Amino acid sequence: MDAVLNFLMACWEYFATNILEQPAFMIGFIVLLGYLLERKPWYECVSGFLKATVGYLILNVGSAGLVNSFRPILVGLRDRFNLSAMVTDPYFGQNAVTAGIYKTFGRTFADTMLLLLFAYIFNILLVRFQKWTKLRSVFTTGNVQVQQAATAFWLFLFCFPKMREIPILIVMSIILGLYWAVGSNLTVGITQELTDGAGFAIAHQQMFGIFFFAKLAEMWGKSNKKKGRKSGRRLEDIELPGFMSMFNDNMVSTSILMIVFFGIILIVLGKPYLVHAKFMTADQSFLFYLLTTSLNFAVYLAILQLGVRTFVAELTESFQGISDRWLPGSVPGIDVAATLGFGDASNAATIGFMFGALGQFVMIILLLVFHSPTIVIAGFIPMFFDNAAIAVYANNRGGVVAAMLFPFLCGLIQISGSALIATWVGMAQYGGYIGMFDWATVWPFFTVLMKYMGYIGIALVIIILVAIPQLQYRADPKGYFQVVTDYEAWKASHHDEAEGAAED
Ligand code: ASC
Repeated sequence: MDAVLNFLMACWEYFATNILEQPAFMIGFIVLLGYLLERKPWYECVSGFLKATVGYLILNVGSAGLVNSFRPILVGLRDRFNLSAMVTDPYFGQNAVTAGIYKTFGRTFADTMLLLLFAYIFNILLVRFQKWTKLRSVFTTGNVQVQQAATAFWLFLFCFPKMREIPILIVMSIILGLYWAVGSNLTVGITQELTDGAGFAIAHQQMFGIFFFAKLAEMWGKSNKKKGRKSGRRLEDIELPGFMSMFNDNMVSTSILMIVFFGIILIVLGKPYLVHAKFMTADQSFLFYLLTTSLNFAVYLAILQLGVRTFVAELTESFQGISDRWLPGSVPGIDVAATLGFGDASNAATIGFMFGALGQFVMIILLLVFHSPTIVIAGFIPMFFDNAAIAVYANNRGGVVAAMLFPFLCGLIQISGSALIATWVGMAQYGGYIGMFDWATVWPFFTVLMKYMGYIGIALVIIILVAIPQLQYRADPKGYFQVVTDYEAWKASHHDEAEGAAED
């Protein structure tokens, strides 16, 4: 018996580390499987696998390029001013769990892998039994699932330090699996509209945030339209006159905005620090270092978009094979970075990033002013990916002002929510917290319910999560599955919505 279990565990670990945690291969194999199920000739299956995997790897190059170039700069602020501060960043959060979980709860990081397995299976089952659950999306972004499993593990242990291993594992798997399914399901309709039926949903760390702000933007857009205001226009509909017309070009506007943004941060850090911390050498020109760094932002964004364009078409076509046979009416949930490759998204993304940063900095200053026990250093990943994506959806549904305002609000919330929860549950002292929107809002809310209400809290969290897709379904029983299974027909019958509230 033990031998069988060990063998199964070894298989799972192989799958988890080589495929699940490498979404490029996960997506590649999904495409391969889809094409096989559609009985395509073998050479088309192979091409599909390669294009999807290569496309996703290109997306990774873009997103890792952004993260690796800009994370150290922001973290530099901590060293430069000698702050003992917690960094809001999923990888810093993961490290904090690894560093503290044994000392705090007597558990090891490896335990979180089991949670990942059960929650993942539960997510698939929830979609399989869609007739009752009304859930339409399966998580495929394993890299963020690891971070979430680790953080959730900590939060649950904090709420139920005395619960035995098996019961707590069951509770955690149900709630985390539900969060994955319900969260990504929330993004199905709005993502179909954004991408004109590309056939995917978001499986990341701000799914509730995206839905919430997209709906707010929609209301905002509708009310602007009624009043005939121009502030409801989308970025892509605005033609700037005179010299401002240079901002009409994505690459130019991104570059200029980033020169200003990183220019300020790099000047604050100062050349002596940058040399000391080995960002640049003493004989290098500060001006050209600043230019190269800032322009690299536009470079990585362009790479990221190329990656999205490469794999999305394959994924759309092949997932049909899987949904026809096994998971009808469902879509894959993928990395939020994929939304940045659509239409005129990069201007919206850049603006969202800047306003999100502004919100984060304002809240950090407030923490300093009010002598918060936990000071936060803004991490790049929450600052960029959450706010860029929220701006892309907000621009699509509510126009340009929504794309500025909502990321700003999001920035305020990300920092205050993270500081509160990480201080309370004791993660702050290990230097990091995941920091993404849902983990600064939805999960702290769950944690409060469970900590203070015990089993009733668990029941409430489950009831809330189960109810959300039911309410979504009730709001539009006819269109709910059609938006996935036949987007064109859905669009024809929901013309107003598909056009977006932002249209003039
Ligand atoms: C995350 C995380 C990353 C990035 C990436 C964005 O939350 O862990 O590596 O965002 O998924 O493309």
